[in-house]
Amino acid sequence: MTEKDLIFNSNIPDLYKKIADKVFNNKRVNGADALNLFKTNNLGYLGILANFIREKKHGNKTFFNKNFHIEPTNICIYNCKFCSYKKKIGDAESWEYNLDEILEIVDTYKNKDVTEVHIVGGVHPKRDLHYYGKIISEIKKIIPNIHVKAFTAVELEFMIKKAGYNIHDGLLKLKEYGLDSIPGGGAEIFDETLRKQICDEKSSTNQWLSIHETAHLVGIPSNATILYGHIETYEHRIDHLSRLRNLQDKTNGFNTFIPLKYRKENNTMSHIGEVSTIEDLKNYAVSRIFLDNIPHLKAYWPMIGKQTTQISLSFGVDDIDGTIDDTTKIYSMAGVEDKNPKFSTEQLIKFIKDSNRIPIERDSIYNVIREY
Ligand code: V47
Ligand code: SF4
Repeated sequence: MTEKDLIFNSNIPDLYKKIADKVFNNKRVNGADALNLFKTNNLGYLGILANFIREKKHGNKTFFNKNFHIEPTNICIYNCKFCSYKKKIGDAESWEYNLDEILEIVDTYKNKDVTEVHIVGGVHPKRDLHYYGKIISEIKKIIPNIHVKAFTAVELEFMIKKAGYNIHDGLLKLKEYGLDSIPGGGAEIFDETLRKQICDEKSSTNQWLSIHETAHLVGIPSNATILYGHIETYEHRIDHLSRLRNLQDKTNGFNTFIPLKYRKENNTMSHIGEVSTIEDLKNYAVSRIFLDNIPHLKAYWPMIGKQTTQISLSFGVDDIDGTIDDTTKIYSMAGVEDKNPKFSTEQLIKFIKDSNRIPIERDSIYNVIREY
């Protein structure tokens, strides 16, 4: 019996068989379908559909890379309610590395087998495009072939405007400095009413989308995220996915979609609590089914945890980010159990093989470096 038979011979309601029919015949699901998918608690059904797409796109391959993070500062002019990380200038727990301190960190990776540095931090009031551009170009003097994936659209908007550029020219300037791609952060939730409630001050939905669209136009690929599991409804999640799917139809510049689960410690929304692992798996599955035009779906293991990451590989996920090497604080401050996120390459390979998948080391734009 095939997986398709499992669905069509079962007694699930016809409407779910119709959605399955679309998926198996490569037809796009619509918003109403996505809502029904979110509403079912039949994880077996969701897993079959999401895994069908995952395996159609990538077979058993599971991608990872060898990376480290630099978080130049946690000082931020904004006050997102879910953020456990931001501090103001002068706060005891604030930090801001200068260029030399950043280069010292980079120097420790000079002879290590890493292919990507992921740079992300708070929106510092005094730092502009040229400050960060110099960091990028100096990093490349130390490790010439490293891929620099840096700065959320929110950081970019501020640093580009501070330097007096428009977004288009600012992105081109950063590309000249050596920026290779843009991570997916800052998207949060696109619905404007909700965005006002949880992160009123930062770049608007249209600004986020327009920065990514412009990046794609000038040849800078990017990722996209959603922050889920707080005050949003399923309809809000679908609205978010639709706006991404529409933009991707236009530009084809997104590589990966990364759902980020709201974590509740040390921020002003803690009373909301966190959603269950069942919701996490549903969210991965529906994202995989709905976003038919974004090639990869990533479970970011420092945030979602190693066990859920492993299960997510059967719910549409094909990418688990990288080795990270204990270089990010964003999620440990928000209450994730693993306070020192680190995987050796061997552990990561075993972790993927234990899930009956094939570990593929990739570069930052998904060229295969090595199959294990
Ligand atoms: O935009 C902040 C999120 C994002 C919390 O592109 C929180 O490969 C949960 O975007 N609970 C930044 N999430 C991180 C990010 C990212 C991470 C990994 C890989 C990539 C990629 C991008 O972190 C922010 C915000 O959405 N965040 N606080 C919190 N309490
Ligand atoms: Fe600043 Fe980012 Fe935290 Fe918002 S989520 S307060 S923009 S560091």
